[in-house]
Amino acid sequence: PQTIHLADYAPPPWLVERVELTFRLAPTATRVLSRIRFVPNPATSDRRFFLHGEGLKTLSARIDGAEVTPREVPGGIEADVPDGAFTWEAEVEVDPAGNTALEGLYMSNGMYCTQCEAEGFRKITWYPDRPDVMAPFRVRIESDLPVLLSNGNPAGSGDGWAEWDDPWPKPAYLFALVAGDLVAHRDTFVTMSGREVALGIWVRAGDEDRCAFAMEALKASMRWDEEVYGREYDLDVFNIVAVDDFNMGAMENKGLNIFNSALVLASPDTATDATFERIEAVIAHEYFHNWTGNRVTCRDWFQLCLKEGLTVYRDQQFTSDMRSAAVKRIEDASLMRTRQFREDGGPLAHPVRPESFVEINNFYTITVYEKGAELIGMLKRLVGDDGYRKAVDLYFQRHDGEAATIEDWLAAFEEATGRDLSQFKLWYSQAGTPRLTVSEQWEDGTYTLTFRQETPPTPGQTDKQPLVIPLAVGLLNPNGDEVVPTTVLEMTKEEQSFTFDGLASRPVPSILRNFSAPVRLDRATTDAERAFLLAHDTDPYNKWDAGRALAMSALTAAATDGTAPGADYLDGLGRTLRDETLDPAFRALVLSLPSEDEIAQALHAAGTTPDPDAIHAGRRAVQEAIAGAHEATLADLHERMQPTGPYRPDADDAGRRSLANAALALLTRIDGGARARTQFAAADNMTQSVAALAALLAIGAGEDQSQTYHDRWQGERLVMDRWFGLRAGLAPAEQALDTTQELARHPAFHWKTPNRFRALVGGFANNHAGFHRADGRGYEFVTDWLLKLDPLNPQTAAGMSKVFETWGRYDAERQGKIRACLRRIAGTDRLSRDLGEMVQRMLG
Ligand code: HT7
Ligand code: ZN
Repeated sequence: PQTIHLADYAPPPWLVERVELTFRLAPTATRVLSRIRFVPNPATSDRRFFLHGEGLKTLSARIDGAEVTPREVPGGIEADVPDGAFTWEAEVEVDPAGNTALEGLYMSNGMYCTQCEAEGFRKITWYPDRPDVMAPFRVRIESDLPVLLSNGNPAGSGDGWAEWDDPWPKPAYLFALVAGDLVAHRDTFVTMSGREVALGIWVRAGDEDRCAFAMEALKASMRWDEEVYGREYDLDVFNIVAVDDFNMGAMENKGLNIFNSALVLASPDTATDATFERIEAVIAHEYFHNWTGNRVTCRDWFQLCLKEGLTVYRDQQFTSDMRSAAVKRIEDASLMRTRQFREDGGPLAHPVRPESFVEINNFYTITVYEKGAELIGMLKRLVGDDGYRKAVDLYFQRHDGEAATIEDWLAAFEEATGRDLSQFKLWYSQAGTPRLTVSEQWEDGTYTLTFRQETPPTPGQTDKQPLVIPLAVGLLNPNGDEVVPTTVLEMTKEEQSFTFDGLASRPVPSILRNFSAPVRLDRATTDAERAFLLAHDTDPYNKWDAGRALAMSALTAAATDGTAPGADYLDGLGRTLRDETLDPAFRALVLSLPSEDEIAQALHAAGTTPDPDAIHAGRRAVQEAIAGAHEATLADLHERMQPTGPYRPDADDAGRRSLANAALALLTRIDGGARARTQFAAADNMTQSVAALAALLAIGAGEDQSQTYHDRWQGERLVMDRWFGLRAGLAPAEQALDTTQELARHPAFHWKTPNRFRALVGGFANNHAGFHRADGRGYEFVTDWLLKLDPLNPQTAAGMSKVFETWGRYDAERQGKIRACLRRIAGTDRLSRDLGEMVQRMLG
């Protein structure tokens, strides 16, 4: 397969002035008629006329009304065209019912829907399917189905047809069409300039009473974007459709967002607090794309972080404003430190703006999204809030209706703030997580912090340059008072010192406050100092991090030599749990332990080969020690933190439940499951049921509760996804494979549905000790399933293959077994480009 390089970018020879499409829908033979007005691109003298297309049956093609026979070339067709503007018309046939890859036009439960990002439009009709070709679209849909939707504003409808007009120029990846027997949950929104927008969330009949939360989230997002970024919605309607078969979370098609139903539908009895929060964030994320992604789009797919990093940053700001900023920051930083650092430190490491790819779908990664968002956060820290707002306004003003680049984005910041960002730009091109080593000096009232930065080599990038690193630092005196409040130090060199004068005593530093940069901090410290910071730090992120470091030191010790947790950790934790001035959600975060995967990552980083069984046993021992030491406190929290009154998924109630349930998980380790059984029996919402069931499954109990859950919810697809995930993910390590294999034979294991596949196979791979069983059968099981899914749905198979990215951490035998599986995949005939690229990168 061909590798595409950023350096080879060339502007499109032909631009599109207008697109008219007619769809005559039929399950196996949909006709798509296109009429496209092409004009020469004045920015280039190249006039080659090439259109992308994949799997299209061409029935006719015309240029300015004259029949033509285009030449087939790799990836599409070419034709001879006039020198000036012309009209291309084609009629093609596609097979939505046979489309299992869920890219292009496909069917899900009798409903037609599309997914065009990144390169799905070429499976619908011949087109220059690249994001720098933007055009207004008019769409006519012909079908007997009652609901016919597309982008833009409604432009007429009648018996068996509907037309839609989207005046805003857009790239083809934002095209969408939906046709089905759907019902709407409707509302309206009045924009800041007084225009009324009709809102609709379209779902299968029976699901309409599970849309209210998503609708509230949508209206809150629309208002927030006006208030915080001054961005108003720009069409008369905004529709969201929930689809069961979907490769990712959701898609920001202009005026017609399409969502995985798991991220729209929610009621207290079927969705957990975490799901409610996630729905709110994803609704916001897709809505925010209307400006960051749609009005201003990406010139090419290498610029993906331009829209995704910025939009993630915006959705993070939104959640911080809607809920607790401190808790949100800890959650985001924790995700970076676990999943993104894992990617950045492994064979799949790539820059936030990659420089080459084989299959772009493989680059919708945590690095592009979450690290991309961290870069925006750092920029804002460096230029200040006002500078940030001025720069973003300038970016919108300059590039509205255009396809932009990271250079354009940074130029807006440089011009709006006068700051040179040439060194900062390295963050976009340099992969890997910088390691920051800290040393300290104390002399005559002067305290000096010296930092040394080093970014380890990553695939294809051996030499790394020093980066600009904003370091938020505060200093505490030995009484725990803050003597230097948060100050942002700017590190630009490989090694740099910063001094603080006039201090009465040697301070304790609190470094990287609020996770001010995506780096690993390496500083010699003690558990006593960590306990001090857990007790006294005023920065919530570093306070949490101190507790996290204590927990990790207890867990790694337990996993390597069976040492029991020390007093610094247990006492510090006890004091934090009892501190009623602290937000329950924060206390829950301090109480929840790092996962087994995180412990393996920490051991590997410290030069120790992780033993999955020892990690599993050690983690359990630490849980038992905490529960034994704090039984009374935990029991009190479990009882007292249950919110009263009807279920509400807001931050306060969800925070209380998360603390109560974190306590329950630990108590279940020592009470034989009594409290969890009682909670399960009495639960009137999914959060409480799932927490109780998970606590029981984690101790190898809960068979009855699992059966009860299964019997009650077997007709509810989203609730059953969770059941598959819990059963595979929490089964005792030695039984995990058998349990998962049995679940794979369950009649409800609809493996072609991505949500169900991910729940079971992904759930099993999350069962760290079960997946990494020494005989390698866990690896074989996942490999078999990847190979089974790949011919049908390459994107989901390739995404799931990342469970092997950590192979380099483990012992030689496990490494050998994983590599053998990767080689087996690589050697399979007709492997997809998606999975093929992933395994090649993992094999190195
Ligand atoms: N921009 C979207 C990313 C996307 C996607 C979504 C659904 C199915 C396939 C997809 N390929 C790429 C979602 C987002 O980041 O907002
Ligand atoms: Zn996005």
